[in-house]
Amino acid sequence: MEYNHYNIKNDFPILLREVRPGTRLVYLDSTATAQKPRVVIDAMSQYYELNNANIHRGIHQLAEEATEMYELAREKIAQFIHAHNTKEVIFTRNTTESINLVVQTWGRKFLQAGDLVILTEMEHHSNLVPWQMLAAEKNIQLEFIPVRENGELDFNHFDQLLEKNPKFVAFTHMSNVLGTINPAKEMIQKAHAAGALVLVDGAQSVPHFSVDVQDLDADFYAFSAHKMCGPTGVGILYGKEKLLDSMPPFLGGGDMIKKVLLRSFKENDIPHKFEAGTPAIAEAIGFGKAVDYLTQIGMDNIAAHEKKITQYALQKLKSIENLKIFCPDVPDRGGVISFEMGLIHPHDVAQVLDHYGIAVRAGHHCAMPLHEKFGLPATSRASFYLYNDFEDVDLLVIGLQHVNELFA
Ligand code: 7TS
Repeated sequence: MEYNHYNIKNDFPILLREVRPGTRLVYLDSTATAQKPRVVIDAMSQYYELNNANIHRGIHQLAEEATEMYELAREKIAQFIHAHNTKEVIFTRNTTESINLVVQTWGRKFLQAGDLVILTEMEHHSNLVPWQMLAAEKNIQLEFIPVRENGELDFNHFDQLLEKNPKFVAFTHMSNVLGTINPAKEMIQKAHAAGALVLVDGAQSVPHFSVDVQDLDADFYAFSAHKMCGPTGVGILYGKEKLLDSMPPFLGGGDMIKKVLLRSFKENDIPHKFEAGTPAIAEAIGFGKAVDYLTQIGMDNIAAHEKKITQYALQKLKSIENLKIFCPDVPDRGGVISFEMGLIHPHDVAQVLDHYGIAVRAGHHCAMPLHEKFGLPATSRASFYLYNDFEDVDLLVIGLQHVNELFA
């Protein structure tokens, strides 16, 4: 299919609105959350208008329809990431909950005092804090693969850490600050060779390029719908069937059981074992629609488009006085560019840009240790997705020139 970002923009109602009179929205914050195409919004309202019922419970017509739609969404997502079967695809609330699920079930059961878990210095807080919580409780050792000056992980150091007999390795497939795409397949191979299991934080990868969990041989893979044109409130934990079977449930309640006595219960089979309580049904259905939408456009087309926009933006941003890109030469990068502008505070940068309808994020982007390492309290960040075009970049550049003029 021919990639046409002008047509794509038209699929997203919000991108057609003005944020100030005469100023169209230039949305450059998709790393935080992506906008939603009309097909996703419609699928969710149609569900509420026509099919709303609780799932896996009633035998009435609506309950059957809702259950079927929910399970169909699971099938679509399983296919999208090339999972072996749908039992390996667990609906959670988001990436954060998916990671916490692994830490609190697999980690709590299989890790013991003194065991080593390897993380990286570029992790989002959601792949740090859950491990820190368990480490403090169970006296588990945490070690970190350093980030080099060029924004890549230090693979020599990783090799050294692997010699220490780690039990688990968890890392992000793509950095939400630097855009670095980590060589997940090689890292997983090495970790497996050292006898460790691997969780990949896919919050920034699944939305932006094709991911095949079987080819990667990931043991666990976590991502969120809202960063891939789907709604908030729903995410996925992919896990290998054998591992998921070996793990205790996360939350207790309805749907995750086969049988309950007053003092005990028998847990349900996967994936239901990990889906206690009424889930985000409309959101799961919207998620399925988002996957349809992305598939129709083609993940390879999306990735290629984002590469072009990012290269264009890197080039253009270099022309701006006083602007320093945070790791401009990462060899393999996605559509995320963080930068600083001398003494101008990132919040001021974002505020001036907002005046022109340009949405960027300012702060530590939930990666405080990474900022700390490079001596930066905060950065501004522009990120790109399938609906961004060259004009968005041009408007960003003009906006940044205004920032310089204003604070000169
Ligand atoms: N991991 C990475 C790499 C992320 O970028 C994010 C969200 C998460 C995990 C957490 O995802 P959630 O859906 O559970 O919240 N990143 C960002 C960001 O960069 N700005 O806002 C959220």
